[in-house]
Amino acid sequence: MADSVQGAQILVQDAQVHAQDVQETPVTLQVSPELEDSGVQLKKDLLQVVADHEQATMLKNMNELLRPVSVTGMMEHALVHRERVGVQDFVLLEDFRSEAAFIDNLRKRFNENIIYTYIGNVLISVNPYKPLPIYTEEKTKLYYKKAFFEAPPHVFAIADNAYRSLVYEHREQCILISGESGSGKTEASKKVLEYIAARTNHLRNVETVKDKLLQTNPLLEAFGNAKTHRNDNSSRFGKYMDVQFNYEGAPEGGHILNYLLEKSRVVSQMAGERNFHIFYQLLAGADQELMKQLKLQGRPETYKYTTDMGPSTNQRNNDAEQFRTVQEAMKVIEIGQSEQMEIFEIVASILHLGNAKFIQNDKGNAEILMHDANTSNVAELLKVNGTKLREVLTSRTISARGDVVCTPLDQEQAQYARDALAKAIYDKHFSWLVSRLNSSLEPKDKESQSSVIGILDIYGFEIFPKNSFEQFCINFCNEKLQQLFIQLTLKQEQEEYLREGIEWEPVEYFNNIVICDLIEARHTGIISILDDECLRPGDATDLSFLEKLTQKLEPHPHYKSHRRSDIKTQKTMGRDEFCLVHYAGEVTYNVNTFLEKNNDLLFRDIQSLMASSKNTIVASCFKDINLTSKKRPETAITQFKNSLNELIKILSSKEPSYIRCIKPNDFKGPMQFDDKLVSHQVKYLGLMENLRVRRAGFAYRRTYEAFLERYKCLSRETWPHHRGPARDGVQKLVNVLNFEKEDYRMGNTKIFIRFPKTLFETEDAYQLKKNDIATIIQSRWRGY
Ligand code: AD9
Ligand code: MG
Repeated sequence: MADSVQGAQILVQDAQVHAQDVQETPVTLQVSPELEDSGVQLKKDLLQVVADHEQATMLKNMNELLRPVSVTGMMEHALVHRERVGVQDFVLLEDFRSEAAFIDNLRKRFNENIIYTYIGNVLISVNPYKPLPIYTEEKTKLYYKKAFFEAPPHVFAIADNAYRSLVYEHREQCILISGESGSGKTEASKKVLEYIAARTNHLRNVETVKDKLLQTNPLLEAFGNAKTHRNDNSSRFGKYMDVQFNYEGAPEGGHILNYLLEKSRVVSQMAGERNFHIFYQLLAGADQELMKQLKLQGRPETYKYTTDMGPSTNQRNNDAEQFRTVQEAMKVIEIGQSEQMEIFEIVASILHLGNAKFIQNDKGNAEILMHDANTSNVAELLKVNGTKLREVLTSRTISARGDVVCTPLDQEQAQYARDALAKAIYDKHFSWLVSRLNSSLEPKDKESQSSVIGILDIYGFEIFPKNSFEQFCINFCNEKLQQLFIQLTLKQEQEEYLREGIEWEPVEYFNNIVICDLIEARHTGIISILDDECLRPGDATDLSFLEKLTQKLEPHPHYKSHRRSDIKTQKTMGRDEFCLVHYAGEVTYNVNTFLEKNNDLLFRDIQSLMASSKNTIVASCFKDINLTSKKRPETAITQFKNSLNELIKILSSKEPSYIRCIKPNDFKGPMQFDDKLVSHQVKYLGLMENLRVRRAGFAYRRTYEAFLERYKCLSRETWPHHRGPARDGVQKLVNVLNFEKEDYRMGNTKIFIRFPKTLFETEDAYQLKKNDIATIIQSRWRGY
């Protein structure tokens, strides 16, 4: 052991100390007089260095930042280091109001492969688009039981912090991950889950539960993700997952809530994009026997719903491999052979349904030939009557005042009915799958009182060249989450000040509640106007909806109509568009199909036929729909609004952590940092505002114990030991360091520092002193 620490050096890097092994020790010995007689403590420090040695060697290999420097050069190194890799917490930026400085800091770090940075306790993550060695087992262990500042910013630090607060302080947690498509939300959420799984390795009987929790990902991704222009593995649904823990901190179950699957993708995709992965995976990965049972022929191009991408061989191999992963995952989740078969029958039936062709008879009505193989296959796979199926796809029965009238559909209507059925089956089946996962994830011991960490991976704000109903829903969701963010971060700040007995200093910020109200207020909000229009009998159209919007909302500062005499707006808006000034920027929506998508109608005949299916999953998906009720089912947006409000309620009851993800470029490629693109995201994630709020009060805070432990060497009165309460020790330190009265506050358990400059000066003094200590350690060691 002695050998291994010879010449041990202490290298200061940001707010961490790493011991590093150097073989040769040409060190100038310079021992400060006040440290001469602190032999006892130094021995302890030395032992600590020895204990840390293993970790240090690992760090040396792993940490690309660590560069050997001479002891005398360490101070300089620390400064150069800060200049090169930026600050690890944005609150330490001198120029915290400047977006340019903010982006500069992000870019510096990104170029050094450092993708994580904090704003206080919010983690900013920039997608590296390449594998980095930062999720290894050793790295994972580095974060066990560590306070935020003790290790570099990392998603593991967020996960560990949440886990510790849950287990030791019994506060329920949620981790909210946001960012635009392709920014790394889903990857981050997986890392959180993997960290929690690794962190609980020592606990007994948790392997099965952890396996199941982890395996929900490949399954949900197969059915809910797709290749888009922005992301090859884009989640097309929102997901909130609770991981449930027992009193010991062992994971014992989970529960998933899913939001708004993009079901329109089932029937059509933009050029260059794909349908949900599972269709291709099944076609590429199913063995001959399964293909035969499902009546499928190998290639996606054969099917109308999957024609768009002729996949490369590479892609096909990958799809085939993923199919095996899906089958494995199903096994772990305990989805048995017959259930698996039913699921694949549903997927295959949708492919066949897409190929159903209608011919026009001499009366101009749609017809399907008796022997049409596509509909026969659908009927066989879904186990419904084939003739009936052809009937419900080409006609519609309406009961009016007791009479049942059968109206034939024209070709366009029939195609609409066919696509509506495909979307409904897929969408309902996806929700069924989520509830199936939930029953498998349910804790074995139903009586036990579990506490949870929730993880939210939900679509980020979307501004496309053309924005429709889906973007309206997604952006509404983002407004709600931003509102929650404002409430919770400010509340958290305020509560901390209160807890610590420090006077709260009010902060100015933009409260987006005004936009939430514009969208969801009862009777007067956009949702209410849309629903009214959907329910209005007669001649309601997308345009009449737009007209109502404009009539009722025109003067609102966050609503802009195409009629508004704002020249700039008129230029960019069509007659079928309206614009909302969201917190993240202006978005123009096209009202085309708003009514249809919101009504989300499926003809009753089709529903009742599906409810009669002998495929138990299909039957259960459709049988809950009350076919006899006179009451209209809730519209799509109202259902979404209600489930969002439920979600907000759940999240509000928990302590939040935030991960804000940023996409560095539009090419899905590594080492490219597009300032403009990043700046846009910094704006709409509200990061500058977040930083301003954080900096408005006291930028930096630490518990007295942690502060004293780190800086005690800066005063004779506290080095090597301070006897008595840590608060008194810190007060002594602060006096010695000549902190200005306005620059800090002493709370009940923490010191609060207003400006980063104060902290930097303290840190620099510490580094100087640490040099001395390092030399002492070395000289003493030789003496023993
Ligand atoms: V979407 O809104 O679902 O379309 P996400 O979820 O934000 O989107 P995702 O996590 O899927 O994005 O990340 C996109 C791709 O970026 C991944 O498939 C990886 O190839 C890549 N990525 C993301 N995060 C990391 C990372 N931490 N390390 C390496 C990453 N690659
Ligand atoms: Mg995703």
